[in-house]
Amino acid sequence: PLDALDADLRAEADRDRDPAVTPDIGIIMGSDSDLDVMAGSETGREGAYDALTALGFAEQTSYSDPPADRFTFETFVVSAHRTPGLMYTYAETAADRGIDVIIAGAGGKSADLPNMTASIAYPLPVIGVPVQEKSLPSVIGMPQGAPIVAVDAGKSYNAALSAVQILARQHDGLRDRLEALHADRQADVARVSRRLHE
Ligand code: RP5
Repeated sequence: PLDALDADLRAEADRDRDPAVTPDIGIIMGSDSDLDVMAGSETGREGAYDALTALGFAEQTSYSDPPADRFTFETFVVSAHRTPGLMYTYAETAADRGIDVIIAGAGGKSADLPNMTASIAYPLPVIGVPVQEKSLPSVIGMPQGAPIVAVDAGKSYNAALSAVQILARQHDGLRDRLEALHADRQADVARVSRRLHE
C-alpha cells in the first residue's frame, strides 16, 4: 500500500488539473495519535479542521472526485521515521499537486516531519505545529537559509488561519471570510465583557 500511495502522489503531480479542483492546503502529521491536536477533537479542543471548516474549506479525499467547494484541504499521515520515502514524495510533489501551503505537525516523540518537509518542499511555505510543548525548539530550530514558520505547541487552529492568510493574498473571497471570522471572535470578546459588567 505504501508503494501504491507513493505512485498515486507522483502520478497526480504529473497531471495538469485545474487549480480549482486540487487541494489548496495539505495537512500532514507523523502519526494518527497527532490527529486530535491537528484536526481538533470532540473534547472541545479547536484544531485546524475547525478553522478551515469555519472558513468554508472542505476536506478533499479524492483527486478524481473533488468536492464542489472551491477551497479544500487534504490530510495525510506521513512519518519522517517510519515512512521517510513517503515523506519525501509528499513534500516533493506537493506544489505540482496544486498545494499552496503545507501544515505539518509532529512531536509526541520526535519532531522531524515539519523541518524535513520544509526543506524538501522549499520554496512552498510550511507551517510547523509542535504537537507537544517539548517539540517547539526542534520545530523552529532550522538552520540559516532553511526556513519554517511555526505556531505555538498545539495551535493547529492558528496554523490553519495562517495558511488561509497566505492563500488570501491571491483570493479576495478568502480575505472576506477571514475578516468575518475575526469579527465573530471580537463579538465573542465583547459578549464576555458585557456579561461581566451586567
Ligand atoms: C512523532 O512521535 C509523531 O508525530 C507522534 O507525535 C509521535 C509518535 O506517536 P506514536 O505513533 O508512536 O504514538 O514522531
